[in-house]
Amino acid sequence: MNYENILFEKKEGIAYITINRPKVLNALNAQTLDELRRAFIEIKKDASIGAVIITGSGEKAFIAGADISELAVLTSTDGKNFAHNGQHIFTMIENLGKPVIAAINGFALGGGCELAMACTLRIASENAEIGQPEVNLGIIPGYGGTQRLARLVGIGRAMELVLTGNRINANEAERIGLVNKVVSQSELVEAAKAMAKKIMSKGPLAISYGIEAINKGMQMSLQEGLFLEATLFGLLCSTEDMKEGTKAFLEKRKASFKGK
Ligand code: CO8
Repeated sequence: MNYENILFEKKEGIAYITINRPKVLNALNAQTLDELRRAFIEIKKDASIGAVIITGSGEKAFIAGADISELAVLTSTDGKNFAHNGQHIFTMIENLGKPVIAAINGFALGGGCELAMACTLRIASENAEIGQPEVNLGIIPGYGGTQRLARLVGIGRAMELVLTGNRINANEAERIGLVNKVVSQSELVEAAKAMAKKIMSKGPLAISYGIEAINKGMQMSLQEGLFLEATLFGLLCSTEDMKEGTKAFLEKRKASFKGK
């Protein structure tokens, strides 16, 4: 498939997506979002891909937000449609059924922070600056920021970030749980790859159901979430991977999972 604004390659079972518009700090325009949508549909269907790493081109930015030149001319109906479209793509990333790791290599602002939050895990380089600066433009986040930020870091911190538009550095983002880990920029992709490989060495169905239980459970009451967990747990008990995983432990050997 042809892409102009993203780079897409597959190595050792990992799909690497790089947003490639460095002249505008990898800002997300409509075409880039559409390319992301197509790439993630391709990844979902490709059983040989076990994880995804998404990053930005260059050393300055992961994604500096939605492309403000496109935003500036939106009508109210266009704005609603744009927001819905982006939300739909980010929700597809969130529910891909495979881990998606954001390797945040610099500015992750507005839509960039929102995309990172839709990923399963986030690793930031030391130079990363993260925030939701939309209020500076007279708008609010529209790609899920008001919702995912509050769920990830709590309502108080989400209010502060969304209402002040402040950017926080990588260490502060780690402290409040917005990113999982901070590493140097030169180590970033390797750290994301190591995390992806570790997850890929586990039972793929367990990984997929674990993501589903946590993501769906966050939208439910505790009792409903516990019911979902028990149901998915029960389903996993019927898999070959569960038989293999428990047998391998008892036989003191490494399990060989097949995703069945
Ligand atoms: N959109 C378009 N162009 C951008 C963007 C952007 N988000 N960010 C940077 N650029 C461009 C600049 O205009 C500049 O272009 P040029 O060289 O032609 O002047 C180039 O990238 C380099 O940027 P700077 O010269 O500004 O670089 P600095 O290092 O001085 O500053 C910053 C870097 C701090 C990141 C600064 O560029 C900045 O503040 N950018 C805007 C950040 C922002 O406000 N992001 C949020 C956008 S709104 C959003 O994401 C809403 C998402 C939901 C939308 C839902 C419906 C559509």
